[in-house]
Amino acid sequence: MSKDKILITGANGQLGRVLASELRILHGKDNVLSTDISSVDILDNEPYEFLDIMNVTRLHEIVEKHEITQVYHMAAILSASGEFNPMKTWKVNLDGYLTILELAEKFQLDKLFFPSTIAVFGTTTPRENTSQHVPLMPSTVYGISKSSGELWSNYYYDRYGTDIRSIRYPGIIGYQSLPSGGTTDYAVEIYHAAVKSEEYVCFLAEETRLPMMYMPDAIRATIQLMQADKNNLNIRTSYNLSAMSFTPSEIAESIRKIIPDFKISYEPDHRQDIAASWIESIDDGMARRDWNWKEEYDLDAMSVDMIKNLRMQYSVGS
Ligand code: AKB
Repeated sequence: MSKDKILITGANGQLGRVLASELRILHGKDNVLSTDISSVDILDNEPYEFLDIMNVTRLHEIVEKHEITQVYHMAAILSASGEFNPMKTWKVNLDGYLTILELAEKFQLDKLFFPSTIAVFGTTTPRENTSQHVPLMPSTVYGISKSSGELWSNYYYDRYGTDIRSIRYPGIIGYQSLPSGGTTDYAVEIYHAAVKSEEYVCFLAEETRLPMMYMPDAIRATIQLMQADKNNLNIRTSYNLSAMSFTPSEIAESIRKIIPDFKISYEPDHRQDIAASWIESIDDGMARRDWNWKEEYDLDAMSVDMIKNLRMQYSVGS
């Protein structure tokens, strides 16, 4: 069995929940500790501790008590909700990450995973096929905190040799968990509405193109990067990662291939401005070269799998 003892922060979030299950399969149930600020353990009978990421003392206690060797630091406030309280978002996202970095150095952790995002890009970034090294001038506090986090990761790697690995996630779509507070959340909500035979009112405009990825690809990428040979990794800020890019009208079209009556209307809100400041597609050649990244799902393959699984969840026939 694995010698790694893994701590996941923000484990009740959209990615954290699915990641925790996958890591338990790989490393053994008792070697993966989920922590989150929500006091309910939503993963029954699995190791869980309540943790507010701002509580440094408690974080240190947990790492010592469980003899943690790796951290997946998933706790963060996302793009849209972050704008309602910028200072809190900065504290949770950046100060919280600095605490993890200090801890990684103090306890000489083997590896650390830091999730970054397409929100690091801004209006000064080329919007199509965006390459790895481009100007970053994010418009949200979430984006600012993540681009700063990327630089701190690189600094810790250069200065202390801390083995931090990171991905700039596009919008993630999965049936296992719901996102909350993000600008790309529409791409999950739309499938739930379609399967429940409801009309979906989209908060982004119909031609807003954003990079997206299906959950199994996102989890596979994360684990693949964490397992990659250290000597092959040339990016210590955060890797560009891509799978597909689509607009709300294109995802609706893909859903209609399976649910022909599906209806969508558009009422763009404040999240439209955030989406408009992001990029449309990504060049992830470095990830493909350094650790053999390749996605498995395109839009239609994702729609088939999402709808099949959500129909089972809602006990709805085809
Ligand atoms: C968000 O919409 O804020 C996130 C992200 C792209 O990082 N899903």
